[in-house]
Amino acid sequence: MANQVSPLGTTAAMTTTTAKTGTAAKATPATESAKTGSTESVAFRAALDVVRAVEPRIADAIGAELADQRESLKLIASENYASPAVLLAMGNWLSDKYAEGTVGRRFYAGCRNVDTVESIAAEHARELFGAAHAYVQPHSGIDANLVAFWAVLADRVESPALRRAGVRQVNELTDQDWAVLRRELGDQRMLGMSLDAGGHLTHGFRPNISGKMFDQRSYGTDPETGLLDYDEVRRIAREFRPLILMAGYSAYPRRVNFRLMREIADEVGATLLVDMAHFAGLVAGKVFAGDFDPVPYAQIVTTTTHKSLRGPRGGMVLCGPELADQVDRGCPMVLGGPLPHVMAGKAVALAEARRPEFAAYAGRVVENAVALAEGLSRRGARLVTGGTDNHLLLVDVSGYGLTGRQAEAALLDAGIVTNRNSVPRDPNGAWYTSGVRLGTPALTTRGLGVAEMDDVAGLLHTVLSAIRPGVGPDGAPSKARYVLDRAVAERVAGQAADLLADYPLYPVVDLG
Ligand code: DSN
Repeated sequence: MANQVSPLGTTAAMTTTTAKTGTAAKATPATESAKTGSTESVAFRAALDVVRAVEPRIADAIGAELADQRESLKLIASENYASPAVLLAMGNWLSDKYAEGTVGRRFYAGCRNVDTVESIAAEHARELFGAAHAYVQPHSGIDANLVAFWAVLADRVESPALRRAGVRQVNELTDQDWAVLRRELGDQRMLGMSLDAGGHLTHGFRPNISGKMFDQRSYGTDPETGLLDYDEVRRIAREFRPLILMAGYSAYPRRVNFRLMREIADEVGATLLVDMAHFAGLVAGKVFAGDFDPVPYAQIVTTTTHKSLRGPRGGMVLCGPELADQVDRGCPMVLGGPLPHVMAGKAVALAEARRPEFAAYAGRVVENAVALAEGLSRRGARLVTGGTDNHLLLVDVSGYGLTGRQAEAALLDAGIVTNRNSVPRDPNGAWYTSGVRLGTPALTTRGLGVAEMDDVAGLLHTVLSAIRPGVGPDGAPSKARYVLDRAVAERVAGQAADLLADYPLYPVVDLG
């Protein structure tokens, strides 16, 4: 893969192949000097100079963030690095425009350029995922889910009520009919994956708005294998009869069979809503195909655009023609004015994801996750489900005698950025947890490969084995405090830095 196009810069000749992994290697001295005059360096430096002239502390913080990201071994499963093209598409005057409504149907004049941007982003999304309709306005994953919830509620609860009353709009309902409809809207059910099995807070959990909107029940995973048990999902669905069957996860390290989930949804009259925020990049890259691609099976699919999809921070909804009109009401139903500059970033990222290089990237993300899982298992780590077949893995750190909180904090001391996460039936709850979630999308973007994942597994195991649980001020065992020998932390941080030095982040960007 010599001269591959780096997603982190457009200088195609910046990278060379290493014999060890076949992945991108450190820039040569010749390219080091070239990067100071690269288009990206000039663009970002000029932008920072403009910001610095107004508020230097912000320019400094932006520069410091790049330095921090360059130095960290980022294993947060939901983070990635967007390309310079995506980043630059967001920093401009598109931000100045109000554009409530949708393409060609705005509540403001002068939206022709926003229409262009939104149309192109939606076109790329439709083509990439094979969806009939794409709505690219949601500002985040929560927003995308809210748009989807209200589209289903409008389609399945509100529209029939309007038809029954013989009116076209809610404003035409009598006060009495409106009161009945409001109660009906608030009396619907959702079935989703439990939080500790890997589901997401927005899938109907009480602390979140979704749990206040819906009567929610959860399906978990098999206590022995940690795997999703479709028969059990079917049993609960038959009993609970939800309006929405929610599939998707943020911490389940396996694929989900969406054909089976749709069968279950159809059997109980539910709408299948898949939140693919975590694995959208794997769907885009056709690593998740057939029964594991949600788009052909779910009536509605939501995602973020910044995780494995490697775009700007934001959300998106895909659906068939039946729900398209309701989805397009997302703004102003639950969304504030669209962010045209972010939709521009989405359009660029989606265009990148349609290239063959992205499919190769998505494949490497999973290969790397499997290699990381194998490296950890071989060293004795306990993994939920025993491994992974997606981009993430969940280490049960109780095997090291730790809480997730202790492990997360101590790993950070050693330059490794992760996040703690509950494991199924977690005795330590959602704050302290017993797990640490690891993901490979970011390090794969950086160019690390299968061989380096074994090095990363070694660093993780070294730190996790060296941490000792601490005690509180009263001498009682603490779930947060820990002891990690400074020499171990420094040694591992040094090794992590050495590893990353071979894989420069944004190699074409030199801020001087
Ligand atoms: N999507 C979540 C994550 O997985 O990190 C954040 O809400």
